[in-house]
Amino acid sequence: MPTLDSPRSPDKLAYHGEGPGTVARLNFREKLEHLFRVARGRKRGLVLTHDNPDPDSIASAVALSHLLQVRTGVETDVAYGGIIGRAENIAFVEVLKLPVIPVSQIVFNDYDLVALVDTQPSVGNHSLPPSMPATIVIDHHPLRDESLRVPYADVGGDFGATSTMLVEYLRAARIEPDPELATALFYGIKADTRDLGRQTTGTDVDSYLWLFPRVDKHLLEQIEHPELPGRYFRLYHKAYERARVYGTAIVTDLGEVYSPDMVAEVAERLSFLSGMKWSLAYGSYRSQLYFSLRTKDRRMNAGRLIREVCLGRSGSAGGHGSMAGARIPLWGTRAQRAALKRELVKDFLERFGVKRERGVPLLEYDD
Ligand SMILES: [Mn+2]
Repeated sequence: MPTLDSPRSPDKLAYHGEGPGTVARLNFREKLEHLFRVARGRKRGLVLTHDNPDPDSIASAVALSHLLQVRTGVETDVAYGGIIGRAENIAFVEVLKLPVIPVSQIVFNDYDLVALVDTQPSVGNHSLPPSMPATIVIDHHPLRDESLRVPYADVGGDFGATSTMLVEYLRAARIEPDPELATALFYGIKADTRDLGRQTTGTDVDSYLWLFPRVDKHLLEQIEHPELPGRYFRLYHKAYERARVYGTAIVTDLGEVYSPDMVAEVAERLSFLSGMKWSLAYGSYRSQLYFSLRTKDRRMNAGRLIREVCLGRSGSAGGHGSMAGARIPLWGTRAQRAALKRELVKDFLERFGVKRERGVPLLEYDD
């Protein structure tokens, strides 16, 4: 799930040396000094991605773990909550042999340093227990105020991917990544910025070019064009069959999905239908209802809209201008669940400004 949205601008916040704050305004050399000061002397570190992690989150976590081990000597593991479900993401971890473990296999009390990457403590899309404070947060999404209480927070700034930030850390620390790590970071930037076409900054391009000669192109090819399981095609079949077009919005109900990140993939895919301003997909996984939203209307903010719809329903939500996601706990009888879905979709359609009764099945839609 994409993460957060906050109107707070990081450059309004200064870092005054010691103690919590955000280091976002410092250069990466200075950031390293603070980071090492916080990390040194710890016994064991854990770097945690957001749940159902995407390549940007995984690559950043592996890179941070490497940086901490090499430069501070703190032994560090990388863990993720949820599942790695999309075929590209499974291939990403397998082909690059990335050392990541499910959070169910770790004991949090074994660690005296915990880092969150590509998410923040208050976002609600990660598996860090509330009783366990984060020591380090590195994230390219807009700053949430709670992150200012973390001993080391590098949040916000002008980056299309958290992987870009980690490339800057490695360069400042003069660490030469091996081809696997370089390929991971490269793919992390590529995926988050959709080939440098979406929410991309000069620093992303610079990191991408720095990584390019270090990437193993053969490994990259295996990640980007993986074999797909039969259930992938069945899911798409259902997605197209159930999709309805409401004026400039397309909405589909995926029912039960085999992986929550497929909801985002389908929302993205359907957003390419010509004439659409909005694309919404939803599906359930382990008694949670996942929503993913895309908009092509630059005046709209998908992150804000999805939060308005979902936060009052004890869910968590995040995202930015053009893409956002949310999850809401599902409970009650079959009928109650169906009613909740209908109510949510009605709420979304109203906010899209389209007429609910004008829905046309995608398979009958002729533009
Ligand atoms: Mn990211």
